[in-house]
Amino acid sequence: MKTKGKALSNIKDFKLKIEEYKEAFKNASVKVKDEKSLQELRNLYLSRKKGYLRVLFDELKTLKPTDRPKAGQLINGLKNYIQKRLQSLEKRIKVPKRLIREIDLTLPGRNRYWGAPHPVLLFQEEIERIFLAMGFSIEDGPEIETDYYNFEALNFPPHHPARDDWDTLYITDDLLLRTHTSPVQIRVMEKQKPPIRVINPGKVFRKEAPDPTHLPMFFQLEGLVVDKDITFAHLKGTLEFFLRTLFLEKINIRFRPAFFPFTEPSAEVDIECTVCGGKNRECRVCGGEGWIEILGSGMVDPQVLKNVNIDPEQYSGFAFGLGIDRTALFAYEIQDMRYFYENDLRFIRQFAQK
Ligand code: 2NL
Repeated sequence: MKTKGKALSNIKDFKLKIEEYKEAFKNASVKVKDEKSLQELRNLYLSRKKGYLRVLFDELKTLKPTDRPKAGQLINGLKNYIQKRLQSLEKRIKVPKRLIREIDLTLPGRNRYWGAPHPVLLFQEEIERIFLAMGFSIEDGPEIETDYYNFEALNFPPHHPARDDWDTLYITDDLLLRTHTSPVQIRVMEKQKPPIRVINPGKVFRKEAPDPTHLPMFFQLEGLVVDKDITFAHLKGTLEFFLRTLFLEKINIRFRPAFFPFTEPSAEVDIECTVCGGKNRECRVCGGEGWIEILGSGMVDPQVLKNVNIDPEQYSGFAFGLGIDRTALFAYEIQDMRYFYENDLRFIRQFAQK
């Protein structure tokens, strides 16, 4: 009579119950903060004697025998879920004993090695600020160029001896590491009609053996102005203003005739030696010359304008180029250009503004 009178549980209610247990476990597991509360939660659900899962397994008896396998599966599903969750909580909470032993809080802290802005980049930015203030914009382009952009568009005929001074590393017969940033200016003129006022800083490559004043990779900055009625006076005024601003003093400047395939007429620009002022015959910076060559410049050759479909009858322009590294040597009075690329932080840090 006793067992007959007892109503059997229904599988649907049992399923709901399992869901409730799962929810309750989830809520409780969020609050676990340490090993003690983790152990308490584990006991509450998994303890062999009085854990909730034990109770649920015991309740299987109250179900119809045909419902029992399904209900058993549900409990096992919950059990797996709880075990997995407890395991991941444990991983998060437990500090490995080994680690505790390895941390010696009495040791002095380790020195952190901070980097510093590279002097060549700092100097490049100084130059950029001067030209930005004059209304120039900055353009960049590829470091791997085609023969056309690096040479032909700039009026270097194929196999012409003028190419010897700009020898470089070839990737294929037609692809090479650019020897100047002028290809960027060619690309600008192809895209943009005058008025043009741009500067192009960037890495360039030449076939050079490294020595105190030469590197096979260096930073160049070129500038280009194209508009109606641009004359040599604009070139002179712009470059004088630039050099006087950069060297922060009333330095003397001279223009000497020169030759570049892409400008006509061309001029090299010197400043009076910042170290000896021309008074020391054995000066290490100017070699006793009294003058330091800083810039190459000239009026853009009409053929170069034609190459980019700008009519030289209507427009004229001037261009210039300088080695950023080389000029930084004089500005910072550094003896050897190779210091820039030795990655010695003691050297690099000297130029950081504090
Ligand atoms: C130097 C000389 C120079 C230019 C670069 C240039 C660019 C175009 C057309 C004409 Cl697209 N000229 N650039 C002109 C004269 C000199 O650089 O000594 N660089 C380190």
